[in-house]
Amino acid sequence: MADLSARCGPLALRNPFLLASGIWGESGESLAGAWAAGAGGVVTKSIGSAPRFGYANPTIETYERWGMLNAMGLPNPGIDEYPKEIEIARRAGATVIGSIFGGDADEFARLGARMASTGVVALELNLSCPHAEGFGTEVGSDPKDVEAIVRRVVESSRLPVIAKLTPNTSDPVALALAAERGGASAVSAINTVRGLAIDVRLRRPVLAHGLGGLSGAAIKPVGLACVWQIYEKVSIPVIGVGGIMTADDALEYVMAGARAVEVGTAVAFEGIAVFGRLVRELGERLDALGFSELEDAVGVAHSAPSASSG
Ligand code: RRO
Repeated sequence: MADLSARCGPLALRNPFLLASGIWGESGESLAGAWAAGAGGVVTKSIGSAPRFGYANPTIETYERWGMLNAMGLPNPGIDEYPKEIEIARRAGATVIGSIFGGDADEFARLGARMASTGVVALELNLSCPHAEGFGTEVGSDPKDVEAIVRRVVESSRLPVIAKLTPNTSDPVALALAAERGGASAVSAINTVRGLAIDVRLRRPVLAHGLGGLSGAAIKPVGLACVWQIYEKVSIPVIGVGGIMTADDALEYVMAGARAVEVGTAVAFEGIAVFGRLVRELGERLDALGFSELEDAVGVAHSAPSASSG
C-alpha cells in the first residue's frame, strides 16, 4: 500500500486528511473520536477571546447533493474554557491544531500565545469566515492585515502558523504571499464561499443571519483553483479545503499542489467514519495509479503537458 504520510512544512501527519475547523470539533471527545476514526489530525473550532453563542437559528441549509450553507456565527466557549477540551483530545493521542479568530493583530497575538500553551502542534488563523462582523474575512481580505496578523502570532506563539484564507477575493495569491511574508508555515485554502438562500414562501432569507458560507462538493472547483494559483507563486505548503467527499477529490487537491487536505462537509454528511473510508480509498487509488508515496503526487498536474500543446 502506498505511503500516505504527509509532510506539511514542520508538520508530520500520519495521513493527509485533517478534520476541518468548525465540524465535529466542539468537545475533546469529538476531536478524539475523529482521530480514532483515522483522521491525520484535527483542527479545533475557531476559538475567540470570549464565549459566543453564535447566530439565531436557522443556521444551516442543506443541499442534498452538493453542499451546505451555514451562518453559525463563530459559536465557541472562549479561550478560558476550551483548553480542557484540547487536553482530552491530546490525551487520546490526537495531533491537534488550534484554530483562533480575532478582530485585530493584538487580539490574534494574545489568543495565539494562549492557544500555544495548550500543547497544540500548530495554530490555524481564521482570516476567512465570510459572514462575521469584525472577524474572518473582514480582517483577512487586505494583504497588509494578513501579513501583520501572521507576524504577530508567529512572534507571540513560536508555533507553526497556518493562515486560513478566503476565496471571497479577487486575488487569493496576494493573501497567501502576505501570509508567507509574515512568517506563516503554511496556508489553508479555502474557507466557505459567501452565499445566500431565500425562502420564497416566507419572502426572506432561509438563514436567520441572511448571508452564509457555502461548503461541500459545489465549491471544490473554487478551492482547487485557489490551491493551484497559490502553489504556483508561494513557497510554503498549501492545505486544500473545500468539497472533499472522495479520495479522488483529495487527490485532485494534491495534484494541484496541496500537501494535506481538510474535510468538513463530508463529516457533517457521513460522520467521522468518512476518515477510514478516505484513507482506504486513497491508498488503493495511489496504488492503482502507480504512486508509492502520496508526496510523489504533490503538484504533478502543474508539470503535465498541456492538452493544447503540439
Ligand atoms: O462559525 C461560522 O459561522 C463559520 C466560521 Br467561524 C467559518 O470560518 N466559516 C464558516 O463558514 N462559518
